[in-house]
Formats: sequence, structure tokens, C-alpha cells
Amino acid sequence: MEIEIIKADITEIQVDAIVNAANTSLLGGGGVDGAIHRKGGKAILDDCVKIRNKQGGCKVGDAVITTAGNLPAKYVIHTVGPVWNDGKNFEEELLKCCYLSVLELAVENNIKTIAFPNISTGIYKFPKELAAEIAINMISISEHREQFEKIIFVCFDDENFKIYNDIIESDFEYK
Ligand code: AR6
Repeated sequence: MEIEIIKADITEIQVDAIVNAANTSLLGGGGVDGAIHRKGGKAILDDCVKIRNKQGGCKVGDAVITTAGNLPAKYVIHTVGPVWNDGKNFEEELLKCCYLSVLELAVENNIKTIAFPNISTGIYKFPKELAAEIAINMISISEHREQFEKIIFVCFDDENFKIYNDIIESDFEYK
């Protein structure tokens, strides 16, 4: 499996699935969530509403899958990251759960290429370095890692792009 780090708009990436940093309502919002719904069109929201009607949204740390509508990807996997409070409210564990839930859904749907945004590091204020370490670590230790062809970490801001590259280039020890 190949890991790639790029600076880009995730709505433009052609992969089997892009990941959305959603909220528990699944009805869209700002940040990457807003961009995905805006560019992907109504088909994504329609699928989200169906999921809401069935299971009442998505819990923090969980993930759901929908069409990608008009986007170049095939699917959107929506996960809900934790809001960073003080780090004592299971924020790290919940962010780890996001990556686990996305990878589980990806395996179930035979997805081989995935693009992740930097979940929780925008509006939800999770510290960027810690979030990047968790993201890279969760992919690296995943029992499913050999089932994927490529995982792309799509950074939107320079700071995250540098943080991810620094971690990958360092002797990062997977924990
Ligand atoms: N492509 C890739 N990354 C992006 C894009 C984009 N088009 N736009 C923003 N980012 P955020 P969160 C980056 O705030 O912190 C929404 O309102 C951004 O720079 O989108 O998990 C939801 O509905 C940051 O690094 O998500 C929730 O209510 C990363 O995406 C809430 O925000 C995540 O930032 C979720 O907050």
C-alpha cells in the first residue's frame, strides 16, 4: 500500500472514496463538509437523509457511506471527528475510532483507494500534530492495510502539509 501526502482540494480527487469530516446531523456544514456537499450536489444529501431516517445521524467516531454525486470519486465516507475540548474527553480515542470506522467501511465496500482530509483539525480545533500522528499511525497499523492500493492524506493548509511530511520523513515509530 502506498501512502501519499498532497496539498489539494479533496473534492477534486479521483479515488474510490473521499472521506468527509462531517457532523452528527449528516446534513452538511462548513469546511470540507460544506465543499463536498456544494460540489457533490443533492444526491449526497439525499443519501445522508436516508441514513438519518434509518439510524438518526452518525455518532462521533462512526462512519457512513454515500454516493459521491457529481464528484470524481465513487463514494463519500462521512465520519464525525471529536471536538477538541481539553484532551480529557476521549478526543484521541474518538479520532482513532474515525479512522478505524472509515477503513472498516472501505473494506466492506471493496474500496482500494481513499483520500482523507485532516479530520477535526479545522472547526473542531484538534491539535494538528497530534491529529496527524493519529492519522498516519492508524493507517500504518491497520490490519486491513494490505487490502488498499493507495491512501492519500489531503492537506488543505500549509501547516498540515508540513506536519504530515515531517512525520513521514522522520523516523516515526508506529505505536
Ligand atoms: N479539501 C480538503 N481539505 C479541506 C477542504 C477541502 N475542500 N476544506 C477544508 N479542509 P473542517 P472539522 C480542511 O473544519 O474540524 C463542518 O462544519 C481544513 O483545512 O472542515 O472536522 C462539519 O459540518 C481542515 O484541515 O472539519 C462539522 O460541523 C480539515 O479540512 C465541523 O465542520 C478539517 O476541517 C467539522 O470540523
